[in-house]
Amino acid sequence: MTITHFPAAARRGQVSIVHLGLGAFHRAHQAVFLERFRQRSGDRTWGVSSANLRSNVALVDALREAGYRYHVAEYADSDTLTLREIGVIEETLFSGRDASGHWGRDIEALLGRLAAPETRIVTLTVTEKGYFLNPANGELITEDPMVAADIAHPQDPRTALGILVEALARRQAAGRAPFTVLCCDNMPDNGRRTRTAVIQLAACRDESLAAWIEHEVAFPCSMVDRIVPAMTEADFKRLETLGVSDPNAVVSEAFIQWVIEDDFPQGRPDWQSDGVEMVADVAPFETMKLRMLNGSHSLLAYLGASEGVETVFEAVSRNDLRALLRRYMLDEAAPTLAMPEGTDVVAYADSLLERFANDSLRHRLHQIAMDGSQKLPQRWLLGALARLEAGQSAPCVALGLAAWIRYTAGRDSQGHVYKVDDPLGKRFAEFHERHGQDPDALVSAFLAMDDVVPPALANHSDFAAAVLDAYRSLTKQGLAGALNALERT
Ligand code: NAI
Ligand code: CS2
Repeated sequence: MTITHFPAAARRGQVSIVHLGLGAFHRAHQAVFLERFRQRSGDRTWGVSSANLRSNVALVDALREAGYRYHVAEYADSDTLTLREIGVIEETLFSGRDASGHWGRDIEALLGRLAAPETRIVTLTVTEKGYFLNPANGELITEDPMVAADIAHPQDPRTALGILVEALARRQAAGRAPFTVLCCDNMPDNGRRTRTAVIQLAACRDESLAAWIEHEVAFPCSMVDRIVPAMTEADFKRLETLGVSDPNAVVSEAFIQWVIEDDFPQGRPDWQSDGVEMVADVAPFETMKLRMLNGSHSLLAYLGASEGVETVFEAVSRNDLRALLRRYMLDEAAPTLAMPEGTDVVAYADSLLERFANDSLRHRLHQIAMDGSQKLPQRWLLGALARLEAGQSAPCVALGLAAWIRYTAGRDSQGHVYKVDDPLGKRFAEFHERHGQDPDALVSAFLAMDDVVPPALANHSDFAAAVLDAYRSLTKQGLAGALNALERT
């Protein structure tokens, strides 16, 4: 194996970025771009304070113990590895619930960081559900208990949105300029959605604060891309054989992309010299990535996991699933995109299939299947709706929806039980309990969820019939039968 090693820059820096959501992706994406920036420019002013708000206090503490250094193992293929040591995280914090049930261990330190004059950018990867938005229309769910608690006790915030609002209130009160909020989650119009949510929450507390945020705070949209699966024991063992014994390491593919709207009134690192694309409008790139890459991932997840297929690599090694992805991407997703001239969507589809076939990544389908209610509108449903409105059909999405409905039963075709991890999981369980023996009623109940499925899509009788047919094929004839039926459409 060819291994290229990049050690971290030796000297520590100064915090001017606060990150919310210290997970795998942050460590292998935003932190990598900042490390590249620091190594190239020698500028140490863009260090990061990275916080977890809800889960994974263990990582917060482990990174602290490791002097905030860790490795990213970037596999181009099974023979080519770049090992990058990262040193741009200067501090880690935890503001969630601790083992004894208490909230907010480091909340004051986090709010202090956010309110500090040096803090100029706040990045977020708190997953789609961390914004508490109605997935279908992007409105804040004020009745969610976590949001309601932040409305009732705004100075003791627990959600990412509540923390942003309290920090901005402190900055406004101190006469300080705000920070720029840069959402790095896989949501459509992610900056604008975050902006709506923050302003709506601020308005529950103080209209003048909401107005200040509306006028003063920039929320650029960004498209982020790098496949960073959750670590497995096998990943850690493999790294150990390569001489890296690091409990905080993450594994990723070599590919990395970040397209950002260039709207940073308080300044930003010179990211573009390290490969970040700074553009005026990120929407076409974001839509292409969400519908083609993430839409394909979700198809594999629900069709594959219910058949006992474990990883993306295993799924795309099957000719039938590979063919399905090509058909979905080229016939159903690509025609819904409005890309700048010169964009080669066929080459993009091929490059995605190649990335999915990286046999050094164990990207579990159950991980991708998580939080489907939050992901499917932007990945499948808006594209399918556009097709139906243009008088076309969307049979791959219909099959995908049928597979999702089946997946949410929590039992695969061999009878193995698994956890359905979704904020709407309880509602799904009730549907299966009530309508499990009646496919027609079950599919109708899922399609009628107007906080997930746009009503115009659900009420399209041909589309609804296609979902029901696909559901029947999947449950009676299995994946092969359903794919055969799809081929005939
Ligand atoms: P992860 O499971 O390693 O980390 C999830 C992070 O979100 C943790 O910091 C967790 O504490 C936080 N979180 C979860 N629910 C939350 C809530 N309700 N409020 C506040 N924080 C919450 O996952 P990973 O891989 O870091 O992915 C996170 C997000 O990054 C994804 O949902 C996606 O939007 C984005 N992303 C991930 C990619 C990947 O390949 N892993 C690639 C592109 C984007
Ligand atoms: C995946 C994404 O977990 C999922 O739902 O589809 O995290 C995917 O790996 C990334 O968006 C790739 O950039």
